[in-house]
Amino acid sequence: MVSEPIALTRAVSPAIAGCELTHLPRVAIDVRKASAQHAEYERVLQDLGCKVRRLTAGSDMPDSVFIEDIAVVLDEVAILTRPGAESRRAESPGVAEALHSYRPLAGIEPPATLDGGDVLVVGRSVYVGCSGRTNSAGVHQMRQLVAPFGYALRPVSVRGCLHLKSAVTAASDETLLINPAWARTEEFSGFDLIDVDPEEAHGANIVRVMNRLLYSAAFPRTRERLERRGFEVAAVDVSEIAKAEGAVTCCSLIFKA
Ligand code: CIR
Repeated sequence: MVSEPIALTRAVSPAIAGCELTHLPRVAIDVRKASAQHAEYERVLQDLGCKVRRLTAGSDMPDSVFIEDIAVVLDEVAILTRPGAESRRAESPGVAEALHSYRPLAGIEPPATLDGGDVLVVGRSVYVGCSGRTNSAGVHQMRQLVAPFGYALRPVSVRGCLHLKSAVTAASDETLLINPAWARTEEFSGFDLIDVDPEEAHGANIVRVMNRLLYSAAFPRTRERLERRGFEVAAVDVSEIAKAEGAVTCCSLIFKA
């Protein structure tokens, strides 16, 4: 029997109001509401078959809830990133400690920077977004780290958004959900592509747990496109967390136990 995947999450920091923001204006964030939405997100992950393990967070890590940026977990190795925003580097030790029991650890070293939100793994391809957070040394180091395990690294340019996975994520091994204004569709030839609805620019981010999907309730039109293509989608309200410029994949690291 295959054991349930682990979803590693991290609590919303009491200091989330001081989060990093790049493309969004700063607006008030209700910490209690953000925490309640996060708990519901975790409940849905459990419903989809994950074993959820939540790490605690301190007031020295405003962006703690966006744990995806801190590591890339493959079947063979967990790669600790070196986040492009210096304020986020305090998040790494706790994540390293948690991952240590599941995988051998490797790490991105200075002067490289790389955010997990820029890494999209589909099959044996590792797409890495060249963004404001991930530099060319980060792409190079990632390539060196994954090549021994037989992964091909494909750098991808992103524009107008924070991370590669703001622009494109996988709904299945064959199908990608994409905002063509933020990532070039030509870079993903061979896949079936579903474009976001033009009025839902932030809708290209979806969490996949085996063949089931978790998606933000803020994008009903794009959700309809997914459902028309046969995907089963569980929607969660993450409106408060979105004010900190995070989406659904950012809030977990999901991997085989
Ligand atoms: C940041 O700017 O680092 C956070 N406020 C949001 C990070 C979102 N993470 C992601 O898209 N993977």
